[in-house]
Amino acid sequence: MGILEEISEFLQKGKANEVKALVQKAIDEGMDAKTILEEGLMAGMNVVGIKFKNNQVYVPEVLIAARAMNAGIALLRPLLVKEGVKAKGKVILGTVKGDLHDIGKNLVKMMMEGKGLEVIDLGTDVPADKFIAMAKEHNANIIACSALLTTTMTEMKNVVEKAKESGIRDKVVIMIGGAPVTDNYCKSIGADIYRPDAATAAEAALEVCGK
Ligand code: B1M
Repeated sequence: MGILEEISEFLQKGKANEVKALVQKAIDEGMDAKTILEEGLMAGMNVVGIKFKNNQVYVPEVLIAARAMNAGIALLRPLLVKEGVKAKGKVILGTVKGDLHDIGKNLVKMMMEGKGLEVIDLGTDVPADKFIAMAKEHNANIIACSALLTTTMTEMKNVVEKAKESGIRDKVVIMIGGAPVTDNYCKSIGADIYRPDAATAAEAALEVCGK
């Protein structure tokens, strides 16, 4: 079994210490951080997701796997985030109201920071009003919303509406993403950009801030 497969296997079992040790070993062997993330950690979390869906594992197992994933990500973080010299733009980022999933959001944050953007992370369960207030306060270029539940993605529409109401709609780009979100949904609520993954979200954000 290769090291990436081992990382995936231990992540699925929720073995944070083993995941940490293997991620460190992979780094020491010179393996690319992005490969470790995508083909080790994320591959393992995908399997957990399928099992969760099929009721083969339950919330506690998923939480333990998520903890193992975060342990691995913590080691990769400095490698994925280049040392930001001067921020190229400001992003207000959060997981929308009612939604506690933050692994994808944290990846988006890392990737954006890796592009030299300043990311103000509002955490999870963030109401539309808070996104708007913070965007105003920080004069942000982008509001970036993540949602993992079909029941919470509707809060993204509120973000668009509140941005209009508060008069900042033409000053801020609204970017959305997360597993249930699609480009069609993005268009239907009048948001500006949908991206399917953290890497392309960061690229799009950089492009916005470069303009
Ligand atoms: Co949750 N959960 N969960 N869960 N959970 C899902 C999302 C689900 C698909 C599982 C399933 O049924 N197959 C399902 C949603 C169904 C739906 O609505 N369609 C689900 C459910 C139902 C629930 C609960 C309701 C379960 C319950 O209690 N009955 C509950 C809700 C709690 C709440 O939020 N209020 C719940 C709870 C949890 C845990 C707490 C146990 C845990 C979260 C831990 C945490 O985040 N700290 C958890 C987890 C881990 C998952 C799965 C297994 C994995 C999610 C994840 O982290 N993936 C997930 C199944 C799955 O997706 N395979 C599932 C890895 C992560 C890297 O991917 O977040 O998609 P993701 O991010 C991607 C892209 O989406 C994108 O970039 C990332 C990759 O590069 N992206 C963006 C994300 N945000 C972006 C923003 C952008 C651009 C791209 O621009 C701004």
